[in-house]
Amino acid sequence: MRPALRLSPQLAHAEAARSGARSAPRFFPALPARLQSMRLRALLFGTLLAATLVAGPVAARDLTVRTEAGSVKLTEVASGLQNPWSLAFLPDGRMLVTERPGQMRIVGRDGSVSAPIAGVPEVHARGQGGLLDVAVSPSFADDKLIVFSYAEPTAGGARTAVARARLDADGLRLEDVRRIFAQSEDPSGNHHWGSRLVFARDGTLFITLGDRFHSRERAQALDSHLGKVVRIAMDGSVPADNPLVGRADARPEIWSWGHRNVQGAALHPQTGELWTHEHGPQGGDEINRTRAGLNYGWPEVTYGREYVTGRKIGEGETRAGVEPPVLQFTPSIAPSGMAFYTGDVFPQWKGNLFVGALKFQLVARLVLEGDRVVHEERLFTELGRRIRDVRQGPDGHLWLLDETEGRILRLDPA
Ligand SMILES: [Ca+2]
Repeated sequence: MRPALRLSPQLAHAEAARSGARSAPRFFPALPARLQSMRLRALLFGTLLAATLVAGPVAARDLTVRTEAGSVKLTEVASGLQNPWSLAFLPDGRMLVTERPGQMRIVGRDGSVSAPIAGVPEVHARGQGGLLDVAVSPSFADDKLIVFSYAEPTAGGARTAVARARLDADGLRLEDVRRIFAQSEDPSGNHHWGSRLVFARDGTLFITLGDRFHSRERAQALDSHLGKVVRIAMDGSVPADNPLVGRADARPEIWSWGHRNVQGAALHPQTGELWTHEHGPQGGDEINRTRAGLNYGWPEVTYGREYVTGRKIGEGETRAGVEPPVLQFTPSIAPSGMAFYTGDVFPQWKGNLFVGALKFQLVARLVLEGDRVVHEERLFTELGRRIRDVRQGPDGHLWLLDETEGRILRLDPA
């Protein structure tokens, strides 16, 4: 294997700015976050900053925006979170939320934020790493099982790992914590961990795994977990029908390969297929139907270009045997979080795919016809905040994680 490339400070900065952990808003950098937020809204609504301050923070925390489906209100349900990364609904409507520095909390239906849940393993909270995704088992009502992903510290560096645990929601404890997956390599560097978790309809678990940035050529190596989507059972075993099972040269957990950094994944509500999106480098963010045994190209086939130099990467934008994306974004929006909308609260949005964006600070609403995207609307650019996660709640509302300000937002018809 070639030695891993070291990331220059300039490149590291470019990458961190795109998809990383920055929590400060870009606007008015001399002001504290809350004042920045108020000032932005003051500008948006054509009111004075002083008037907003007098009006008090509560009213100013909500925002009504126009969309093609009419006016929509963004309601702040909870705040005070530190780099929130993932939101998962419990059957009773409460939410599990992860904070990248290493805390998991429960947020009540009234927005109350709990103390940290005990029992979360130590995480490597550096760069884009830390405590990442969380998902609730389809059989949670019976077994109280959850799964979560994190950057696991190792002697040599860190790697993406996934654990399962039983949640004592009232005791705020994780019990019987068992690691069920760890990436095959633990390269240095703090970028591109993946790692969304999605349960397939058969109860197996999809895990998306980044290329760890310095090791991108390993995304094409079938003896490596870098740059892959894998599929395992809840006990960590390999399902017998995984596509590479029985091949001596391949890791049997692999479902698909040639991925760069997948931070959004969801099951298509009709077909049950896994859809994902991934960060391109400079250009070439992708949305993919992520099917068994297929190569998604990175870093040999991509629409993206190198940071700083702008040089082409790999051999081109398409190649026989490489699955093309459903949609690619150039320039990159830096996608994170993804949900198909199936609720009744916004009937015009039924069947649409929603994708959060960090760098472009928006939510992309994608209208699908079969596997094709036939229309895109860019929502909530007025908000100007990094959207880390997009989820549909059991109440049929869409919910957002505002990473910049550490808030949970609910979308309501206005
Ligand atoms: Ca691709």
